[in-house]
Amino acid sequence: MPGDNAARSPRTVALVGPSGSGKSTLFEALLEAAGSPARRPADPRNRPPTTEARLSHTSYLGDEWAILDCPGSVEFAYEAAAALSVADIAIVVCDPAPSRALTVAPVLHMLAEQRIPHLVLINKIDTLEGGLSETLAALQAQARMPLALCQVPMTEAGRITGYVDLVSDRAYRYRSGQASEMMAVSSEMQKVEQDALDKLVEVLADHDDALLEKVLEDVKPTPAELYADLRKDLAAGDVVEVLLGAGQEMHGVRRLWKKLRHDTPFVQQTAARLGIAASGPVLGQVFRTQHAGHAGKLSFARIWRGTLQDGVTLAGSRLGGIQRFPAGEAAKVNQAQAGEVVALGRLDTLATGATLGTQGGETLAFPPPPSPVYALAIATTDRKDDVKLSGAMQKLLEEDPSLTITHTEAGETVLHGQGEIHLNAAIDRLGRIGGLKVSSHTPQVAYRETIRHGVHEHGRLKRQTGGHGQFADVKIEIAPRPRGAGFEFIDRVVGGAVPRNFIPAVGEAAEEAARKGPFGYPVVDIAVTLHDGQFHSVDSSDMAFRTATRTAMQEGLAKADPVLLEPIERVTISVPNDFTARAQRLLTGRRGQILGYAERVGWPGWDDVEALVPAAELHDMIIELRSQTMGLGTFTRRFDHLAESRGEARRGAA
Ligand SMILES: Nc1nc2c(ncn2[C@@H]2O[C@H](COP(=O)(O)OP(=O)(O)OP(=O)(O)O)[C@@H](O)[C@H]2O)c(=O)[nH]1
Ligand SMILES: [Mg+2]
Repeated sequence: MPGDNAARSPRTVALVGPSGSGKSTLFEALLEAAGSPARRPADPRNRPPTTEARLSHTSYLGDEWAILDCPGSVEFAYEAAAALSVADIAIVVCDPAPSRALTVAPVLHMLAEQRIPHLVLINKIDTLEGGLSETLAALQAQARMPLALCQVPMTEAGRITGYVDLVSDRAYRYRSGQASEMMAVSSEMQKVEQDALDKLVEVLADHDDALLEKVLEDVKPTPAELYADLRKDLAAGDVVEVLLGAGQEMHGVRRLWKKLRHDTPFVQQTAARLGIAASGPVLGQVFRTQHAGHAGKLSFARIWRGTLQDGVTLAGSRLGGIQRFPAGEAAKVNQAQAGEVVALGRLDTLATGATLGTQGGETLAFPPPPSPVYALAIATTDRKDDVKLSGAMQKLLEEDPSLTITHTEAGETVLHGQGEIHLNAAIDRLGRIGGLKVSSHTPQVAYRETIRHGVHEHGRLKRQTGGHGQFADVKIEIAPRPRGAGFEFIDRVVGGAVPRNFIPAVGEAAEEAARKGPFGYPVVDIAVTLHDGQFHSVDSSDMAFRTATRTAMQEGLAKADPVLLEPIERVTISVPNDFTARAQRLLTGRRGQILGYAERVGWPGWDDVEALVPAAELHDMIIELRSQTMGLGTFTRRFDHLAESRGEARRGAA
């Protein structure tokens, strides 16, 4: 039973929600209210966006807590997903403006999908204009689960002055920077309160037959019954409770703490939700990795079961130090018990997502990284640093699995990720890890070329250098093949015009010459037929036949009506349906051919728009898409086919 002393294990709460909704401010407010204030930025009103999940430990009324302040930016959404995978509860912090409700959709969707217990905090309540009903309706439109408002705001002369807590039937007046003051519910608030309470009971009764019976019989449920219901629904993810607050003013922060204390599942319940057996050897999971300079590698992990002792061997690495972060500052400990979130030192063989166990055998699931939407080619400014760069890249990928690296045929190293800010932060970090200067540029598009007409070409090498000369003569035909058919070499030589032993050299040289056509790109879908030639019994060699073939290819390709082929990708853009028309316009503006659109599966109110778009147009598409869709639009892409380019792409080929 969670009430047992032994079972009151440390719990973890993650603060999530759209960027700028006040999570970091609330994080600090929660710590302050718990009596362990963390360091604050010099100017809290001008705080930079969070880009890495921030961890702090604290205790509140005798219970131990780890709080994770997650980034709100879509570009760092994977950090939040990773933190959520180890949380007992999530607080979705959102803005009171109804127009911002759409931005809460992705996180609400993920929480509902993964059945992570969560509640919504309508934050910055000090900025609320008018009533709350519009905000609630707008939020409900984005939520798959019913929302249950548990507090109603009190206003005086159009300003929010406090709230009425529905279940406890108490009113509180906000006092800036302090605990709210309890007061009687005024007579004019009583009607508002009763209506809101009826609505709350109605929502709860949908998931509780006993409660429904009482409602039908007009029996008033007791506060204890309602609390029990809210707690059950939270754990099951059936109903999402909505609270009010303003982190910056300390409004509603203590009320939130009490809610967390009473209703947050303990590690045993969370482990059960994740399918982890209750008994067995120590088990944990790494959800974040950090390479902290001289401190070495830190693996942030949640302990799901048992007690982890410093110095044990995990996956072949000897654990070198356990740290907690009371009030945000690192402190060494010797062990970590079930429920704790700690940073583990020197686990060189373990990456983000890894299951921690002394015996192995169990593997815990971890969120898959999102597909990349933006890429930059990177290079060291000093070639000598290339070895260091690859070492640093390995560490970077370990820290952030939402980054990937590819090497292109053009010799570029390309970093793929979630957007401009994400990649620039990664490139910065790369420089810091490796102590080197890294530059970046737009990656090249993988253009191809082909020919539209067949040609006959004659290549001849005749050179007399001193005594012994060089001689080779080839007659080839270069002909187009169907798209996707590739390169083919055909030998049609009769009567030994070119002796057998030289023919492979001709084939190889033809294929080699096709790697760089008249526009500078690989030539695809051609057939090269060798049908005649001449040789000299002394002066001919493989080398001579190669040279003659190369000459014939270069001259022949240029005459064969060459054409640039550009890669066309199949793109699916996902947007709230308010933005569907805009997404279509954006695609056609980028030479896209719209294939159609349909409702996004499992995402009520969202559409998927499908189109064929030239790869050259995709490099910065995410930037425009986000700027036109409140940051919500995303897309996936995959290579579809090569198409003859009509001028526009030729600029890129110059
Ligand atoms: N009026 C008001 N402003 C607030 C409140 N809480 C935060 N803010 C302001 O909102 C802005 C963003 O606050 P943050 O705490 O950085 O928001 P965040 O959710 O952590 O942002 P990201 O890390 O970028 O996702 C800051 O300018 C804060 O001063 C509040 O309760 N009331
Ligand atoms: Mg923040």
